[in-house]
Amino acid sequence: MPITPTPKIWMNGDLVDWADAKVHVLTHTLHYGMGVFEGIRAYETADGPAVFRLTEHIERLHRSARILGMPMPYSVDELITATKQTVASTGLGSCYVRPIAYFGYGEMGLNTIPCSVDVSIACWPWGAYLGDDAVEKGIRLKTSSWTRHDHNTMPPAAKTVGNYVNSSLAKVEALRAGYDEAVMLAPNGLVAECSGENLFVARHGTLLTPPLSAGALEGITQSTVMTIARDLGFEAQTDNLARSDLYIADEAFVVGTAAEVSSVNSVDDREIPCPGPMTRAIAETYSDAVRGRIERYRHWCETVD
Ligand code: PPE
Repeated sequence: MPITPTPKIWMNGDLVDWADAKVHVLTHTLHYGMGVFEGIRAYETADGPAVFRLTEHIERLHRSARILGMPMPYSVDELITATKQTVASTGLGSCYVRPIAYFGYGEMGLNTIPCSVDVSIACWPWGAYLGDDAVEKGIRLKTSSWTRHDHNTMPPAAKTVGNYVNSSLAKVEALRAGYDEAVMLAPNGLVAECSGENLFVARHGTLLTPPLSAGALEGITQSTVMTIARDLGFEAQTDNLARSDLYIADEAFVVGTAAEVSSVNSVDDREIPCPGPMTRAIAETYSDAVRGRIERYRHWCETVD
């Protein structure tokens, strides 16, 4: 999706002009993929722009860095302040926010110990990730021929730059085959997640989503949806899913910061009722929650001023 520039990008402590937010071609992470990033959304609320679950996202960024053994030069609090400053500088009510920490210019070779760590935060307007009608119409999933990383290959719990080679291979394969998104299976054959979302199915009135141990990212939307689902009176739990569990789901949907809550209408051409009643209720509640319209979830909306 094309990027629409905004005025400023935060780089290592300063807000610089969008056009000046550049890195050298010998930036370490560009060559070796050892970087960590986040995807966050800010939404317009009655109290002005608010970043949804900002603290949790920045904490996960720090956890991802710990997994890579990357020393983070800014604390969680500093990055929260920096993110709010960057969002405010755009003048936008809602936007997508992309913090990234990467090994910088000055060292080459696989040893990251001597490398400097640079951090930047960019924001831009980003619309519906899986199409405007992804709740009502639903998306078509295809099981990928690409296997998700196992924990001893590329740690799936860390949101690392390099992990997304696997995701992009799967996404492009699915799109070229005429589907909207790829289902990734772990090396043991169980369902992990999609290329950029966690996956939920409903069976016999219970919502199930694969756990971190199955190779899924510990999704913040996943956790939000579990809370919303239980508050709506639905049962929701993490559990292992086999590919066939997807085929016989009563409902299925994918969740992520970018994708929000999007219904699934088929997996490998097996149709799934869409949108199911649980999916619709959760999508509507999520949409209100991120915009600060539900009192009990208002603490998730971290205002920018
Ligand atoms: N799994 C993967 C592999 C993933 O990339 C995401 C987010 C999720 C699960 C859901 O995580 P969370 O956002 O915390 O609920 N994917 C981000 C990147 C998308 C992109 O194209 O870039 C996102 O949704 O922002």
